[in-house]
Amino acid sequence: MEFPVRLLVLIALYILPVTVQGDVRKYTFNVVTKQMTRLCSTKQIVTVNGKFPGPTIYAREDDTILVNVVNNVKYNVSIHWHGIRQLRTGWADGPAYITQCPIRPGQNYVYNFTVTGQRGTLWWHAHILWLRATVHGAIVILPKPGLPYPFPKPHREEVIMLGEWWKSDTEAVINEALKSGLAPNVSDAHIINGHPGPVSTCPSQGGFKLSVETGKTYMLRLINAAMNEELFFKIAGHRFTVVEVDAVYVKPFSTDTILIAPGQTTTALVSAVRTSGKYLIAASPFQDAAAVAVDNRTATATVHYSGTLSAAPTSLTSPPPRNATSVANSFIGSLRSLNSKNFPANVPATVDHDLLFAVGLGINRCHSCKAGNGTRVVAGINNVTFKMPTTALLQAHYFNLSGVYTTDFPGKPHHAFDFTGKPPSNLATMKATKVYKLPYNSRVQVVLQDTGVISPESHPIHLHGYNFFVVGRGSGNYNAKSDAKKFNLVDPVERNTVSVPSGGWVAIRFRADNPGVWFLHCHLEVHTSWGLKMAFLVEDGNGPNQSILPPPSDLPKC
Ligand SMILES: *[C@@H]1O[C@H](CO)[C@@H](O)[C@H](O)[C@H]1NC(C)=O
Ligand SMILES: *[C@@H]1O[C@H](CO)[C@@H](O)[C@H](O)[C@H]1NC(C)=O
Ligand SMILES: *[C@@H]1O[C@H](CO)[C@@H](O)[C@H](O)[C@H]1NC(C)=O
Ligand SMILES: *[C@@H]1O[C@H](CO)[C@@H](O)[C@H](O)[C@H]1NC(C)=O
Ligand SMILES: *[C@@H]1O[C@H](CO)[C@@H](O)[C@H](O)[C@H]1NC(C)=O
Ligand SMILES: *[C@@H]1O[C@H](CO)[C@@H](O)[C@H](O)[C@H]1NC(C)=O
Ligand SMILES: *[C@@H]1O[C@H](CO)[C@@H](O)[C@H](O)[C@H]1NC(C)=O
Ligand SMILES: *[C@@H]1O[C@H](CO)[C@@H](O)[C@H](O)[C@H]1NC(C)=O
Ligand SMILES: *[C@@H]1O[C@H](CO)[C@@H](O)[C@H](O)[C@H]1NC(C)=O
Ligand SMILES: [Cu+2]
Repeated sequence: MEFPVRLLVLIALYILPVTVQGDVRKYTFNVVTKQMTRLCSTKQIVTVNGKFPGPTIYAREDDTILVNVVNNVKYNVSIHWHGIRQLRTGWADGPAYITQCPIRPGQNYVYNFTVTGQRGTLWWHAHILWLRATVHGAIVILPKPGLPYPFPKPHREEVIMLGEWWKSDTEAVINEALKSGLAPNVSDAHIINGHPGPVSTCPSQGGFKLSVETGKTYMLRLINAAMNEELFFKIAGHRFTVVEVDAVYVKPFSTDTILIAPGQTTTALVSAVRTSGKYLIAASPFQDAAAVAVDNRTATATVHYSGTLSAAPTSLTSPPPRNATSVANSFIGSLRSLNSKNFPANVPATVDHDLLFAVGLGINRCHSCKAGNGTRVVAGINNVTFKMPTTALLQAHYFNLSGVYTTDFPGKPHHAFDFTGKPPSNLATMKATKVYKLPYNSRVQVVLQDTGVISPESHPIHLHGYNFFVVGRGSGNYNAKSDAKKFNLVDPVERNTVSVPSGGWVAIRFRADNPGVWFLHCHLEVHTSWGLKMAFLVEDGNGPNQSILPPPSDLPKC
């Protein structure tokens, strides 16, 4: 650029601060297979750019992100930018057959979206098949230029991705389960930044190391990328100050244990309060439904103080038992929106759509399911097991294609039963592609009620395209009269994924200000595969900025 032109641009930027545009950040995601050795055995996994965990996307609030995803594997691929609001850009959201058709082998697609009104830790992952087991990475959204964090600036920031590792191919694991009608095998290890740490079957297995200096504070950007397990996270001899979840600031609070469900993110500060030594980091499962099989192996990593001799002993920590409901409740109960002048909690005070979604399992006939004795386990919402369409719902909506979905998703169970008590004798569900229609800007409340069908169980429910406020939570069956009176409408935590407690309910509220088709599903991959999913269809508004933007020209076709 010539000097005077550059000067003019600078002056223009300075005197026209009306529409502050961020930078454009470009990434190329090459989806390729890569050989990896873990737990003393080697296998091929699907990765982005040969990395596991995948590359971190860095952006600032208001930036536009362009990711060219190139599919070089044998599977169909699509990628979801988990927690990004995608205002009017549902075409870039990613869930296969919901907002786009998959990117076929040999093809590519440029995801194009802007980060608006969000800052903190989010993540990206494949949203098709079980590919997200290894196709995932962090998204770090820094505050706008010149804006500080609303807490002391840490000395260093570190992404900590938690996950699960299977010795078998994960597609074989889910395919075997869908064929039998029974639950898939649990994983062979939990992992912290890709590594399980030493385990009895493979003592040489290494673990992630976090190097620290005494007196400094570190910001950990925690992400639970596990397929099927909520996790406890602890560091021996250290406490956390939680400052943000799902890219929304919270009122800081101190805790020695973090609970994080698949899909959720948690940013916490840790002060290096010791003088030397090695301290164990542990990630272990939380599963308080005794009937549900769990991978009970604890992943380990270490905090290393600088100057510590390698022979120094490691300070241990004992992870909470898998059924430590009280530890889980205490963590969840501490979460509150920051609700400051700059970051208010705009909770809808009243609602236009008051919905009750019963989430849980069911049992359908399956003649080919020999291991399941002619039945298969399914899952659903309000007795509807979601049937994946073969055309993306957003395309069907935008182009007025008929026959892809119906708009009669039930806002309440047709047949209410004692959800957390005795289940009905007929556990069958209905298989259909139904959406629930919401007018633009309507205020919505959804009470997510766990059912005890087969077994009560916690379900981390994720809503695409939105954050919601978690206004209430309780055990047993939700009582609209007495429970609603106790809702927190002042500073409830705002997030994109919330766990329905095992044998209980959780109430969320949001304003439907983002037109499009938005997936709502359990983030336990086993339950999603079994059909615990549905979609909201949010209509366009009448204003100039209240309609879905046209699809990009390279949007994959079915
Ligand atoms: C990204 O989308 C915006 C509209 O939201 C458009 O103006 C821009 O040209 C797009 N960029 C690319 C590289 O497609
Ligand atoms: C699942 O576990 C069973 C029992 O250990 C084993 O026989 C089977 O091969 C496993 N399936 C896969 C796909 O690894
Ligand atoms: C983990 O589960 C396995 C199989 O269910 C069991 O044999 C083992 O004792 C458990 N280990 C721990 C530490 O609970
Ligand atoms: C957790 O499980 C252990 C072992 O099965 C049991 O002894 C204990 O009572 C359980 N605790 C709770 C709170 O259910
Ligand atoms: C199938 O039936 C056999 C024989 O009655 C029984 O042992 C087995 O537990 C049953 N399996 C399932 C998944 O119900
Ligand atoms: C779909 O139908 C609506 C309402 O009838 C109309 O406004 C819109 O232009 C149609 N869209 C397309 C792509 O045909
Ligand atoms: C769910 O739907 C199935 C199939 O239509 C039906 O047989 C069953 O009774 C329904 N159950 C409930 C609780 O509505
Ligand atoms: C629509 O968006 C443009 C560009 O972001 C903005 O300048 C304008 O104020 C918006 N209009 C309304 C009614 O929100
Ligand atoms: C990939 O997606 C296309 C478009 O939906 C579909 O026709 C094709 O069968 C899929 N391929 C595989 C291997 O599933
Ligand atoms: Cu679930």
